[in-house]
Amino acid sequence: MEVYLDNNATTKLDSRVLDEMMPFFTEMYGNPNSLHKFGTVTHPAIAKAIDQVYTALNASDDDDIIFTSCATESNNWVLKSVFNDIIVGGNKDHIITTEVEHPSVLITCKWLESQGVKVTYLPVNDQGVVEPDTLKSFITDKTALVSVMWASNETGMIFPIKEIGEICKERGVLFHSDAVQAVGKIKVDLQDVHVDFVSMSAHKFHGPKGVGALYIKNSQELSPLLHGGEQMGNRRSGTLNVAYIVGMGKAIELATTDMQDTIASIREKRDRLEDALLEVEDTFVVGNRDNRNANTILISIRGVEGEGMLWDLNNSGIGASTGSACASAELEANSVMLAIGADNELAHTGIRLSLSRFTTDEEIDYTIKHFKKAVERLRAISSSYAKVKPTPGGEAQECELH
Ligand code: 7TS
Repeated sequence: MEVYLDNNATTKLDSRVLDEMMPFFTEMYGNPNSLHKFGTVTHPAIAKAIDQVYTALNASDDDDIIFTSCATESNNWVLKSVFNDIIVGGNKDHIITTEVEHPSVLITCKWLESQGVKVTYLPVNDQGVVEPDTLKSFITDKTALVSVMWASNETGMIFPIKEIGEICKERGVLFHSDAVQAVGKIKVDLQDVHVDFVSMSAHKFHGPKGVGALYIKNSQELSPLLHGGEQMGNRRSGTLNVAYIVGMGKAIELATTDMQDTIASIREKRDRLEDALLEVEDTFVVGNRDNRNANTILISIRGVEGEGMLWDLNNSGIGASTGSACASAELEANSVMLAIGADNELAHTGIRLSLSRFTTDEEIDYTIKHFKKAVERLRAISSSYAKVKPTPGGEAQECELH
């Protein structure tokens, strides 16, 4: 059996999305900027995709939604353009983000620091979320931007974006949120929440890889990251990737229609899996379920290195993650777990399991069985895990093996 439980890294393309995309590879392949009919025939499809994204996010007509190549681009765009537009030559020099952002925010902030920007990385509480009061104390009149993710890719924890948005509005500071792990998983209502810029990526909700978007409130100014042919109203140059844009539109529509039922079904499977895994002693799941994406479990298994666990799961046909796939080639402790306050040993034992609407009950049963087997095997050979061993003829006693 093969079980894919790494849906926070990417998801399978929904076949209904592929069906919508196909004609734009081979039949309607014209450049939308061309004036002949080969180009113009694509316009209604692009307009439909834009509508689908606006509807899914309840964006207003005054807002802009600009297609990009991915959320990494959207995040880079906001951070670098706020730097260029507001910080360079201005009297502000400060950006606030969190310790637990995706590398596309964190590494960009590190680069901005090398350009002289002061960056505050907000700590998170033991649930892995930023508390709005913490933010309040760091905003100064030098702060140009606050960038806080909507939900964590590692823990699935949902951040208090509405409260943070209110604080930013009150203090007159621009607010960006990386909503990659929120769109299609929880309600993202851009008229209910005050946020200036929102990043998203289609492949996290069963759309194609290589297409994302940036939402810009009230179509406000933000200088382009990519200059060139002036596509997308001169906000993002580059020939429109029509098939992928069409795919993103269809995928977001599918992900947000009847979302509550879909999410409830994912939650049921996730909870059953989580309950079963927590039966294994010395295991911990990060973050309470009520405030966590319904598809995500970040579980620590005392005495079991995450990489060893991945290996065993992979050998059983189960795809999981020790954290962000972008960084998982490095044998490092899970930085989000460290930020939450886990000790170094525990932070090496995190395994992320992330479900999707395609995850089945049979797959959950199979995963429970093989997860438990793997823990047993790996703990038996672990040099650090305290095992209870019976002494010959005597009572069981705890012996620490270091
Ligand atoms: N922001 C968040 C919160 C993400 O989870 C990811 C991808 C990105 C940005 C980047 O998206 P991209 O489409 O530009 O690549 N997150 C992960 C992950 O958790 N494991 O692999 C990729």
